[in-house]
Amino acid sequence: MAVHRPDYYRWDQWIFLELYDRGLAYKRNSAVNWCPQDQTVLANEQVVDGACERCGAVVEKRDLDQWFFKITDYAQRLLDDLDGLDSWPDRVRTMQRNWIGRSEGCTFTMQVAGTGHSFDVYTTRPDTVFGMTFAVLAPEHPLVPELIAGSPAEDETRRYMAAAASASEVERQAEGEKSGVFTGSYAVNPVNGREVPIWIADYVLMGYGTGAIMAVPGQDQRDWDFATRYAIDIIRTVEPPDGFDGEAYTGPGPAINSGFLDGMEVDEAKAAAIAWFEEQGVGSGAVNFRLRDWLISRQRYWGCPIPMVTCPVDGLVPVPREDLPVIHPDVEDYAPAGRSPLAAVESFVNVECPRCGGPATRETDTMDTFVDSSWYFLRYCDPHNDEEIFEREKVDYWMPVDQYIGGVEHAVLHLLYARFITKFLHDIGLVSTEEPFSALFTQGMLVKDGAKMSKSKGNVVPPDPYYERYGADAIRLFELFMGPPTDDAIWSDNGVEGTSRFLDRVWRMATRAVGTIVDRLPTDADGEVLAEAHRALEHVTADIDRFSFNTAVAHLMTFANTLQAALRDGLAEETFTTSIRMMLLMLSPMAPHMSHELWETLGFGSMLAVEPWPTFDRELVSHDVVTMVLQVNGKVRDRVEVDADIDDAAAESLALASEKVRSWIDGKTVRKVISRPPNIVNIVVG
Ligand code: ANZ
Repeated sequence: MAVHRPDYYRWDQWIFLELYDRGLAYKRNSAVNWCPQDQTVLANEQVVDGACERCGAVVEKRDLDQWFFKITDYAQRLLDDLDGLDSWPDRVRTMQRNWIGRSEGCTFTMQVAGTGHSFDVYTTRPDTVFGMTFAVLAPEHPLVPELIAGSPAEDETRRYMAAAASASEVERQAEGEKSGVFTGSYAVNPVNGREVPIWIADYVLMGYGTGAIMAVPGQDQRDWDFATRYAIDIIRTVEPPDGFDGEAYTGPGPAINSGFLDGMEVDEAKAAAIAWFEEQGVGSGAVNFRLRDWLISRQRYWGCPIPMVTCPVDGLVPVPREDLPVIHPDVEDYAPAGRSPLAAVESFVNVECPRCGGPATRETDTMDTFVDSSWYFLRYCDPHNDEEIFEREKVDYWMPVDQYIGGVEHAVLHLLYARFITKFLHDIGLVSTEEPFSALFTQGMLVKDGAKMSKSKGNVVPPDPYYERYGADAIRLFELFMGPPTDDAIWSDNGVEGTSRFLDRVWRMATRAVGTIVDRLPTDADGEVLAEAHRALEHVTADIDRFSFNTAVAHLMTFANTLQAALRDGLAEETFTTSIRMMLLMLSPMAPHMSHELWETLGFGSMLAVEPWPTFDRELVSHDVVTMVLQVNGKVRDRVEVDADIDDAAAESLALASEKVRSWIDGKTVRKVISRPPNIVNIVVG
């Protein structure tokens, strides 16, 4: 299906306006992540270890007016509903949980001594409040200018604030030495009236909690580092175990030096402290999320224009629905320029205000492309609808997606945004489901020379020489065989040889270039070969269903061995034909070219692709099943059900394919495999 830009623009913009009408799309000035390479802002999710997720450039901070979607309104639901996604990998659910980052604690107010000022702090450890020996404000905290005005520290503080503003969050929160400046003011600890110095330090971020903290060096390592650097008192408020000689102690234990909390365990003391704050009217229990609103403005030419107009009289005015889509004009120069290239196109920028008809200007930023990808699957259910985004009956018929496949790198990007937009569209009555993807499969990445294969790293292996030398089937089969597709796989240049040899073997057998085929009635030995064919089919069917392609290939290889051995002794024509037929059917999704070619030349039919998948004969496959133990260096790591007559090679490949076993051997060298089928396989690694 061709994607018509105006079509998806129209509905992207429509969703934007639906969000805007409900206060869920808004524009604000804030310190945002700036990619100097692409000359555009990025959402927090697009910053990985301080660098741009797309191009790897180190991200800077800039103060800009930008558009956000209020995904934080959905934080709790996005978190809660992860529990129901039990066909998603745990890893992805954990990544989303951590990204949403719910934390329970409390907020309380502190007075600035001798002034009318006060500020709120957020803490997850209210039980440690008696151990507060200083307080810290983020450099961007709105109280800072007032506190330092006229103080001897004013100049130094301003320099410090400027430096903090250009540092990234990652730099600011890095372990190690912390820096700060003393404001000259003191805050009053509400529990004991003690006055503690107020510092400004960049390890406290304005975007989290209240942008201000009570610092408890006895229990928090960051505060400890800071206190030791600036010779600030340290008071322990949780008794560390005997012999503890570390720095901040974050473990369990009874409260000490803590007035009415003394003797209580951490949880009890937390509750008691919160109750006290509430009684005194200075604070209350609070929940915080790490999740930030989704910054959707981009300064790129390519992208869907944000359908808003700014009027000197009416302020921000949405483009009327009937005027959608807003399409960007063709431009000569769409190179990144620090602002949207559309801003230079006067005919685009200057418009009439949709409300008062006076002169107004268009928004020239475009939307993050993740906006499109967070609802396209809904539109696929009704792609030609000109009247509305999609018909409810149609989306309800198809949605949710039964099986979604994608890379784990989207865990907190696409997969989070798509969940949010689906929930929003559910809330405004457009779709019944609240979750877009029932089951998720995340494939691993190919790794070469220690780095993930990618265009930007320049370490991609071009497949062309392999097509020339081994053919597309061999390389495809090798990729399936490399390991469980959920795991990263290390590329090896000569791995294709193995699967190529396997295909050659199948070719030689199928074309009768090897073995003896006799014109006789099937014997017991023939019956056994047939049973093996059905057993292979049973395994391959189950393996394909659960995306275990590497074991599917292993079972085909085992069956090829059986067939080859039987052909050496002579096989009845009928058994041979049935076996090859089944082999080709099983091989067809994995090595389609060769199997189609053989299918046709052997006269089985003209199109293998339209043949139904075969069903195995339960009677034939019935066999004794035993439990085989898989060990790594003599320790039991997994157990698998196997046929009682499994051979060495099959036992070994099953052992090497076990996910549990792999987690013990990955990155190590396999020195020896001791195979004692059907009871035990022991893998020796060093
Ligand atoms: C005092 C304290 C004592 C803290 C202690 C921790 C341990 P999570 O769990 O991530 O929510 N904090 C609060 N706001 C902050 C900000 N804007 N920038 C940097 N740090 C901030 O972390 C909450 C804890 O991180 C809070 O609890 C606060 O330090 C700090 F033994 O308060 B705590």
